Parts: sequence; C-alpha cells; structure tokens
Amino acid sequence: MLDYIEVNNSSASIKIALQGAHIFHYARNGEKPILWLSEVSNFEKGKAIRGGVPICWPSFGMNNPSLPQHGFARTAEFKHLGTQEIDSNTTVVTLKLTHSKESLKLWPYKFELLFKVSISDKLTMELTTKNLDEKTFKITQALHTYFDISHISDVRVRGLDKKPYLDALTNKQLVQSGDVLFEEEVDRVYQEVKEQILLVDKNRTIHIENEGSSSVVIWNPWIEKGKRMSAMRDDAYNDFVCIESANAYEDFKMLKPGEAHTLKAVIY
Ligand code: TA6
Repeated sequence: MLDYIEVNNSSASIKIALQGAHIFHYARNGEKPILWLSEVSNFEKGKAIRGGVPICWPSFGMNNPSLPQHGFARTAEFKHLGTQEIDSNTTVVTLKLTHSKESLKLWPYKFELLFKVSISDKLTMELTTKNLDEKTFKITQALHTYFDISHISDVRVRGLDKKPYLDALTNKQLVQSGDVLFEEEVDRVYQEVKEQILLVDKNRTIHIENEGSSSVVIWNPWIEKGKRMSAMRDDAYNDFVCIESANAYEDFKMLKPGEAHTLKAVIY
C-alpha cells in the first residue's frame, strides 16, 4: 500500500497518494466518483496507480525518448507541504517534488514541481514547474485524468469540433468533426484547444476547463489494447475515458532559468 492523504469536507472527498502526488479518488458528497480507478490497480512503490490522475512529467508519452513513458514524476515520492482548510467547503492540499541524485541521472536539470489541489464541488489542479537550473529546459506534460463513466457507448466528448489532432494510432494529422464518439480505440492529441471540454454521459455532464494548456488528449483503449494494458480488467475499457489536460507535442513549454509554467485544470 502507498501512503496517501485523505480529505473529506462538506463538498467532496479526495485521496492523494504521496507517490506521484497521484489523486486516485475524487467524489462530490452523495455522488458517484468523478475519477475512475482500476479495481486491480497497483498500489506498490515504483508502479503507477492505474486510474485517477497520473501526472505525466517532464515528458508526455514518449515525447522525450530518453525518459520512461510519461516521464518519472508519477512514480516519484512527493513531499506533502500542507493541507489548508479555506472554509467548510474548500480544502487546499499542496505537494512538492524537487530534483534529486536519481532524477538528475534521468533528466539533468534542477527543478521544483508544485502540485496544488483544491477540493470543493470542483476539483482544481495546478501543476507548476519552476526551472531552478542555469540551463533552459523543455517539458511536455499532462494531467492524465481517468473519468468514471456509465458505459463507453453512452458517452461523447464535446468542445473539440474543428480542432486539429494527431491520431496516435496512425500518426495522421486530422480535424475533428462534431463530438468525439467511442466505437474503437481512440488515442488522439488535440491542439489549439482553449474552450471548455464537456464529457457528456447518460445522466451527468462533466466540465473540464484548462489554463496554460492548448492540447488535450482523448484516450480509450477499447477491446484489444484494453486486454494488453497493465493493472486493468479486460473489460475495463467500458468504464472510463481519459481526457487529459496537457502541454503535449507542439504545445511543449521551454523554461529559462528562473521561469515557471502552470498547467491548470478545473473539473466539475
Ligand atoms: O495518453 C494516452 C496514452 O499515451 C496511451 O497511448 C496509453 O499508453 C495510455 O497513455 C496509458 O499509458 P500508461 O503508460 O499509463 O500505461
């Protein structure tokens, strides 16, 4: 089992593992969870939890081929800086990761990574990278959010109409027409996204609003890839959709010494 922080206030409940500052549960009081968590997820040191919000940093996917898939932050031990009760409806939890001997071997830059989570009837996540090095560095990143859904054939993602996207399955550049539907494996990186994204489910609509980001990743593994994914039941593809608030591919960020960038997502 991993050490984690639990917060229950009059709006919602949350669980955040110190490994990866990984939110693996968020539910508004009286409602089913908004985040999906695999029933067969790992909760072992060094293995990413399957579900919730993995933090992909300092690289999304294999954007930096010298790093593991999705970077190293999601299996790194964050420090819990504090939990602040703003009022009975809102609590803020802050966690921090800084460079270490191990990280410098993987990625030769000094950094501070701050993750600020605000828990209310909205889930607000702010991931701030600060360059503490003397050299400029490039990051790609994502809040790789797994959303709990009623059934994959009942959901659609709205707000990406006419947006260009990379189809990661075919490496083709295409343009979205209408809502994103799920009738096969979907693994797409949308660009030029500034608008609110809606996850329209049978009996609820979830809103995702991003700042400091213009790329959004939509992923569902469908049947075959779903069977190949680690820590996931074969039929789990029916139960979640990933809508990832990102700085991925051409939406990368270059940070000069002393500069900082915040990727922010508000989910409600
Ligand atoms: O964001 C989509 C994706 O890159 C998929 O291609 C799939 O690999 C998914 O992330 C999960 O990756 P993981 O390394 O967590 O198994």
